[in-house]
Amino acid sequence: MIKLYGSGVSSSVAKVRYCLNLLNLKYDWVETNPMNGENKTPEYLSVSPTGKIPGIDIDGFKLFESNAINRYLALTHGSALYPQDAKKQAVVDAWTDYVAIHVAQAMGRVTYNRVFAPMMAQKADEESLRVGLDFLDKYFPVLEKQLSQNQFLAGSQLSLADINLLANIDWVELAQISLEKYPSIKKWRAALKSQPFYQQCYKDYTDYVQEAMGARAQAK
Ligand SMILES: N[C@@H](CCC(=O)N[C@@H](CS)C(=O)NCC(=O)O)C(=O)O
Repeated sequence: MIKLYGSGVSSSVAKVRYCLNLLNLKYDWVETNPMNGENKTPEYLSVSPTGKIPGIDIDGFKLFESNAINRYLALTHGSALYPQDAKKQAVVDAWTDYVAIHVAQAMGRVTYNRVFAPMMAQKADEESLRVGLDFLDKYFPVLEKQLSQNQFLAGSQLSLADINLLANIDWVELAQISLEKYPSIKKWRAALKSQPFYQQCYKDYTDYVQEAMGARAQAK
C-alpha cells in the first residue's frame, strides 16, 4: 500500500504523481497542505522530517524528497525511467541534478517574487528576481540545445530527468516566463503534457493552480 502525502498545487508533489502514473501504481492520497500547517503534524514529520511535501509511506517505508522517491519507485519496479546500467543512470542523474540544483533555484526566485510575494502582500525582491531571470537565460539554452538534439533529456528514452524538468517548469505561465525562444523545450513539454500520466493529474496546471489559489483567497 502506497500513501502519498501532498497538495495539488505543489509541483514537487506532481513530480511523484507523474512517476506513480507512469509506473501504473495505485496510491492513497493524503491531503497535506502546508498553508494549513498539515505538514507540521507529528504524523507527517515521521514521514518527512523536513516538513516538506511530498512524503511517501510504502508499507511502512517512509521517504521524502521527490527525486529520491522517484528513484526508489523506478528502481523497485525495474523501470527504464531510471536505468539499471551505471552509465545510463549517471546521465539521468546528471540532467536531474542540473535541473534540481540550478534551474529549480532560478525558477524559485522568479516564481516567489512574481507569484507568491504579491499573493502574500509582500514586496517583491527585484534583485533576486533579476538574478533568477538572468540564470534562466543561461540555463534554458542548455536544455534547448539538448532537446533539439535528443527526444528526451537523457537521450532517446523518457527518464526521471524529464519528469523532474517537466514539474520544475510547470510554473512558467504563472510566473510569466516565456518559452518562445526555446522551441524544442516547448515541443518536448507539449508532447509530455498530452500524455495520460500528466492528464490524470491536470488538464491544465495553470488553470488548476489559479482556481485553487482563488478559492484559498476567497476563504480568508
Ligand atoms: N526538494 C524538495 C522540495 C519540496 C518543497 O519545497 N515542497 C514545498 C511545496 S512545493 C513545501 O513543502 N513547502 C512547505 C514548507 O517548506 O514548509 C522536493 O523535491 O521534494
